[in-house]
Amino acid sequence: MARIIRRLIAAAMVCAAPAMAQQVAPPPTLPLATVKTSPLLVSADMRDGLDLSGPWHYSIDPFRAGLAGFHGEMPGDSQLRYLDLDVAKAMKDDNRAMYEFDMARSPVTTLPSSWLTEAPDLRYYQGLMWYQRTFAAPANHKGRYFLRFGAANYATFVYLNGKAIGRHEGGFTPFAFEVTNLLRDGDNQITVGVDSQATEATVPPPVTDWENYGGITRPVRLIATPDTYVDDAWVRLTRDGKIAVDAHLDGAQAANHAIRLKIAGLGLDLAGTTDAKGDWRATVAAPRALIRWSPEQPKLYDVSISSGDDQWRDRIGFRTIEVRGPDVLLNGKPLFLRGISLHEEELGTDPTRAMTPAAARALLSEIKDGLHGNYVRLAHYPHSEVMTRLADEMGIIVWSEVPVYWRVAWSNPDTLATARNMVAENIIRDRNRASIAIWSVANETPVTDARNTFLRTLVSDVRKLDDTRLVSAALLTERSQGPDGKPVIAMADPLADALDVVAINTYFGWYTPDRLDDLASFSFRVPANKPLIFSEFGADAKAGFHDPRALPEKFSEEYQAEFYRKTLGMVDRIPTLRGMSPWILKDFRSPRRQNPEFQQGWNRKGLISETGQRKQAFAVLAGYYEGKER
Ligand code: GCB
Repeated sequence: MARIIRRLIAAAMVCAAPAMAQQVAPPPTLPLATVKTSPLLVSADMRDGLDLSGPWHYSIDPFRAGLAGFHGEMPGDSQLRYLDLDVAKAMKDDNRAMYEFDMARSPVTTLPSSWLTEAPDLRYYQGLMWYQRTFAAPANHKGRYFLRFGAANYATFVYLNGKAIGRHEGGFTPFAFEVTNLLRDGDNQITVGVDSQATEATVPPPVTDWENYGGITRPVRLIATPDTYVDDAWVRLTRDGKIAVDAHLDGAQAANHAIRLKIAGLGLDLAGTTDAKGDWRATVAAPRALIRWSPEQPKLYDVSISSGDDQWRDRIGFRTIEVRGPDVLLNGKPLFLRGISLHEEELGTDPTRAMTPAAARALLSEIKDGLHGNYVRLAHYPHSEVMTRLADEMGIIVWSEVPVYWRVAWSNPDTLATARNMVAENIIRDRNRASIAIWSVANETPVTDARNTFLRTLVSDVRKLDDTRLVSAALLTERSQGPDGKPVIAMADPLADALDVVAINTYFGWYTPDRLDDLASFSFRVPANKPLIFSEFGADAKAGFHDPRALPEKFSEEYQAEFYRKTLGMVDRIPTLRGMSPWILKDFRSPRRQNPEFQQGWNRKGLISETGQRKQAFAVLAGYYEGKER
């Protein structure tokens, strides 16, 4: 499997990382070539490292002058933000010198965060931002060092001590660059350019329904490993009851090397030897004592893989997830997914998409304890690993997706390469998370041949990367009239054949003029032999806005509550319904929502407001889930 992953990534790669020691002219404009190479550094968040969170200088570069000169050539020194020198001193010392930046004297922000919330004049800035800080290399450093980014949105250019070390495209998945040979004793200077500008070729494209938080939104860490280390590891329970391990060593001693898996809580100790490529694959019958992970008992085990001087660590839950006809089976037992959707945005009046453990817990607790939920749709892109780890710990099943959203450039091979890379980076990061049950490849994408080919490629990649989970996509429906004049909603999407779980988004009575009372007369034509999930339905309400009339107006809490009552009544009659993730837990920022009375730049479909105030509909869904729980 480890080999398949590397081959997949290589296929998705459209250019090689810039050579470490030479300055390489970056492409002047987006879209950027996708760069994803080894290292994978799976479970990097469990490794020791130097956290570079905290103060960084920042400087905007709306014309991308730091990336290209005025004719598209390599920029001159006067614009190279990553130069390793004291700009003010250099100009004082030599009156021929001239620099149009001075990162060390530029304003300071705190990372991780988005620049949108740093200053009022950055609120709508989409483009290139430069960040810089210095850090002290660990004393007597030995072994290997990697700069690992949890995520930076969207395209990232990284330089260390004046040298380009790599680029990455994609705003929601991790990436790392080896810097062993560039690290120096004492102070090191790191400069990062982050370009948030979406184009027709990016994933997602420019038109979405959420805030495009530009910046370094997840931690950057300098991670230390021995010369040969466990770069990739996947430990799981297979559907036939075995514990399987795939591991890959990287380094001079990777081939034919002793390696050992230990799960102390199970008394499991499995020794083996890597092959010529540094891969090790083994399976063993699951010990009798194994407690299977579930929402009711989210048991996690300390797992380690050691080889030579390295010890890879993770905390892993073991469970199986599969479908049988229209049923979803967790550990062989049918399950109803009592869920809600969630954007990666913390509670508060001015979120910046910095998902701390406390921020994640506040949101997931509303689902688990408040709504009686067991499931979350992490929309519309891979969320922070803080969130997926907490879902493991709290016992919340996860739908994880990539931002293949609405109108993507289906025929553009670069766009497909980018999407494939995102799928791979997301799955490789999170394959050890028991909570993740479903990988979704798209949301509300219009059916065309080009789109079908694109999405089928992603589905096939998912299956090659992970054969232990379910594949889905949030699809659109078609509406017609039955012979009795009543609405018939059909899922006619040819992609359904390729999916394990079919999922649909509907908004009858919100975006359509239907009376809520009429929802009871809707009927659905969906595949009879597959589980159906309502991946979305919802209505806006401004918390605290009430309309006591019999037919309350839209945006009132009463309308939203009634929308939930009537929609739940409608969907509950569908025989293959096995779960739902209504839209959405919390009001979230969206520039397309500008009703001045009710929205003010927020999508108000939350069951709680941005500050956590529960709306009436919250209790409606909680009551429905409580009934399903029994
Ligand atoms: C949808 C989209 C979601 C939007 C939501 C809405 O269908 O999938 O991203 O935010 O509707 O509020 O309209």
